[in-house]
Amino acid sequence: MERLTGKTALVTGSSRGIGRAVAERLGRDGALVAVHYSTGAEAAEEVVATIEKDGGRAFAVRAELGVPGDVDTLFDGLGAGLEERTGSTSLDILVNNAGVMAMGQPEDVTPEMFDRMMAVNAKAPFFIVQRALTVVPDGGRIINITSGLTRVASPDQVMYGMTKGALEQIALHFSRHLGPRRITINSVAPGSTDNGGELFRIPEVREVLSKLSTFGEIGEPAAVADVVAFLASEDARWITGAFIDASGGTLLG
Ligand code: NAP
Ligand code: 2V4
Repeated sequence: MERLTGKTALVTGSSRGIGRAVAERLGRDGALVAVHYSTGAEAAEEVVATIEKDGGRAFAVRAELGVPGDVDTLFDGLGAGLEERTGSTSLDILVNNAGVMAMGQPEDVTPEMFDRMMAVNAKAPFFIVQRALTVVPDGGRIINITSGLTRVASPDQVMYGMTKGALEQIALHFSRHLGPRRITINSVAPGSTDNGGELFRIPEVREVLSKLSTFGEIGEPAAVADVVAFLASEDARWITGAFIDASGGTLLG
């Protein structure tokens, strides 16, 4: 029996990139996975099909995050999908992965850009956790995907780093709140990770980014997913409120 058999999981932003790898890994571990997406309906259905092909169970849920009513939309879809398949809305594992990234001169950041990024990367996860706590049972798992950029200086990503710094506060403070329920909550911080985007097809960019890790390679989503799968498992029951560096040694200095 796989280690997550009988468990349910929601992975936000799992139509592509790191979220996709996490959804596929949790699916292989036996969880019923809700594959959340915003614009990538076809991509999300592909992820569902991949999980099913590997013998797992999954369904897609659409919700744009960072807009009014986002959490209601997400949990309406999640609840309906879970109820249909399990007869309950119980959610064992929540992975807050969906996020937006941007690079640019600090001088060019506008209040609108700032509000939007904060809304998707920090505000939405807070209210997702708040709502999830009505359906996560004792012993549940919450994992937030942050970034090594809360630990290394990158002036072009100051706004992004601020949103991830805010996100990291969720695990710290909620870990005390949730201890009595044996729910663990942790932050996982990848370094530069090849999410399949345009940037990672440019050889010069690849050369620079690969030198950041002590292993001399750009991160792969599957390597981050393996760390998330560990935190989601029973083996990680004694880890909570932690910041887990999953950057391949990018933060060593
Ligand atoms: P990605 O490939 O750009 O995928 C982003 C995912 O988030 C997609 O599934 C997208 O859904 C969803 N999403 C984005 N904005 C959304 C919104 N407003 N509402 C709902 N869903 C939204 O991302 P990634 O590179 O895998 O990154 C995943 C997470 O890891 C992010 O939190 C990112 O900050 C973090 N991270 C990434 C790196 C990196 O180098 N890639 C490094 C450290 C940390 P649709 O496509 O369906 O719209
Ligand atoms: O440089 C990163 C980095 C990056 C990028 O590679 C560009 C991308 C994919 O557009 C957005 C991005 C998000 C990140 O969270 C990081 C990151 O965490 C990182 C980078 C370089 C050095 C250390 C890091 O932790």
